[in-house]
Amino acid sequence: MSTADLIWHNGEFVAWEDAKVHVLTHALHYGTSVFEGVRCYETERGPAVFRHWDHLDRLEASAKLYYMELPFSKDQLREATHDLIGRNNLRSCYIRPVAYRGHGPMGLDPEANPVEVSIAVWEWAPYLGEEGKKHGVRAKVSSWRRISPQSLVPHSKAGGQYLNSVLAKIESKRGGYDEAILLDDLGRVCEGSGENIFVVRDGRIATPPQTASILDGISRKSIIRIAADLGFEVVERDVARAELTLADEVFMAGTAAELVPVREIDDIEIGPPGEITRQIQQVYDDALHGRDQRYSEWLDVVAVPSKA
Ligand code: PPE
Repeated sequence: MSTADLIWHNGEFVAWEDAKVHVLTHALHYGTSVFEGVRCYETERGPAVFRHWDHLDRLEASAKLYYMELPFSKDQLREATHDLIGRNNLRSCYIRPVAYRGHGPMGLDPEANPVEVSIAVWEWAPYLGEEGKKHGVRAKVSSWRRISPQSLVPHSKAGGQYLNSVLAKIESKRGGYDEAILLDDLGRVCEGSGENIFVVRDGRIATPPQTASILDGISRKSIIRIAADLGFEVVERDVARAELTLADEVFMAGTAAELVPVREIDDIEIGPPGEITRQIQQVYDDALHGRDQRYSEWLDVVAVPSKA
């Protein structure tokens, strides 16, 4: 990851090194934050934010689920993001808006703590590496179960909830794998530590439904549409653990990771990236970079990059 010059912090542009919070920030102690991971790609029409409105909608939804009201409108956040990309002179970048309960009373009742919002941007290579995107990654089913809707809110992209992903990620890395796959309490497949998952068998694609304990991924939605446009049948249904290793192809997708083939799960070979994965990956990459007109409405072109 590389740094940028400026960060947007509660309505103001501040230098990267000055974007600080108080040590008694509520979110630092209790995980009371919600965030987004968004990407901006260089396209022929200029830098363009992929599915910007969908990410802003999800940020607002994540906040609502934790009783937080964002002090900025989605229009304001969108404009701030465009401005930030322009002022940092970036052509492509990762975008991390975060809204959090700030410094105020300590204790578990957060309602008197202000909701603060920051947006950071930086250049970030695909999370599991270009190599991973090309040749596939090795994954392991985690001993940690994905957070349950009985205790938390899988649909919210909330900071504290990511302790679940962090445990799974550390376990998989220390075990020598690239990524973890989490099951739910009943052993059904949910998702990766930061990506949704798809299995392909006999030409049909399955992915856990939105009602499973998954994050309702925006890459996931895009891939479902692209796969359908390519003529593949995509079914949103429960997926059993054994289906992972019996699949012809498995791939994961998320904003940071993009579309990543999985070549091995639990030390069982699935194989090099398959034909269906390849086809979808190609069209998805074209959509991200504005090379496929069918998906041009997904791109929010950054109007006038300026340093003003
Ligand atoms: N599940 C989880 C748990 C998740 O964190 C992500 C995104 C997804 C699915 C895919 O969602 P979407 O990006 O809308 O397609 N994870 C973000 C944070 C990753 C990180 O390392 O930080 C991301 O990809 O930006």
